[in-house]
Amino acid sequence: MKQYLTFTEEVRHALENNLPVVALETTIISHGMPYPQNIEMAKEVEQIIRDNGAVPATIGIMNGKIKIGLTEAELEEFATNQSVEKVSRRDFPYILSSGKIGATTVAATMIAAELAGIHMFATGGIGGVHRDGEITWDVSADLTELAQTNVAVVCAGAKSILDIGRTLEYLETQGVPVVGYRTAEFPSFFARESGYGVDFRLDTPEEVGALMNTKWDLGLKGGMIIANPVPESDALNHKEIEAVILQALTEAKENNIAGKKVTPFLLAKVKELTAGKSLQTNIALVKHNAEVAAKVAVAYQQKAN
Ligand code: PSU
Ligand code: MN
Repeated sequence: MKQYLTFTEEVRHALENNLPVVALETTIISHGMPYPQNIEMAKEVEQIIRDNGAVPATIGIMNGKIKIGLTEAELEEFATNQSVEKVSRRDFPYILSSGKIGATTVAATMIAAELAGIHMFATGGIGGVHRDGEITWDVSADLTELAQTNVAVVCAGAKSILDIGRTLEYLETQGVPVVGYRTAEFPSFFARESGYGVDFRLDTPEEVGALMNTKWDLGLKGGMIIANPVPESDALNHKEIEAVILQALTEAKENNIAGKKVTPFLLAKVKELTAGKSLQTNIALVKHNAEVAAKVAVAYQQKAN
């Protein structure tokens, strides 16, 4: 297995010395945001993690290797190369064996992080059960990954392009704890509210770190969600964004968008319909998640060592 992994010097040093490390995904760079905001976000997020006492490890697949940590030139490649594939669990072995370049989703980043010994991961939003999922069976592999892979994911909740109620029900069935970081309400990505609660509200990095250590000490396999609402100053209005999302969903249906294309299509539509306002919110919440993830990684590592 180790023959597939390559590390940057910074990440190798951190892992060898049991320093706190935070994994980051590349799908958000290649398929979640336009250039040049994507590369600016990617670099800023790495710096925020360093400023908060942890080491960033952005993960992607290239030339038959799982890269744990990317150089600036590699980040640029993920931000600009139009042929970067979106890689979830299903796609992972093919992209690796064919030597193609692949951006990892939440699910694929969790797989790579666990292989590398990283248990903390910051992103924007997770995939989930799509609206009409009971008909289309469109359920993100992010959820089944959370059920089996020992990585905690800091996110701003799930977008209401998804059926948030069914997403939370699925996570409960699969034994995935949903923590609200300084909130009792599960956030809906652009907005701080969703109408749904979280399982446990925790208010400090130490409490979250203790929960992670306890879960895995007990041998309870799987990840957890640390839901961190977008900062108030950058949040969008829940009702306004709902109208935009309904429009995006209608257009997806009209264009017969299916499979792995659904999420990127909806993300791009929402951005277009909000005249870029959603992109600004998206960037702000990812940065906030990086900060919280770094702080939790520090607390987790102190207990784990
Ligand atoms: N949600 C977002 N931004 C994203 C994604 C989800 O707000 O960029 C990406 C993540 O990489 C996530 C993936 O893991 O989309 C889910 O895709 P799917 O629904 O096809 O599993
Ligand atoms: Mn899907």
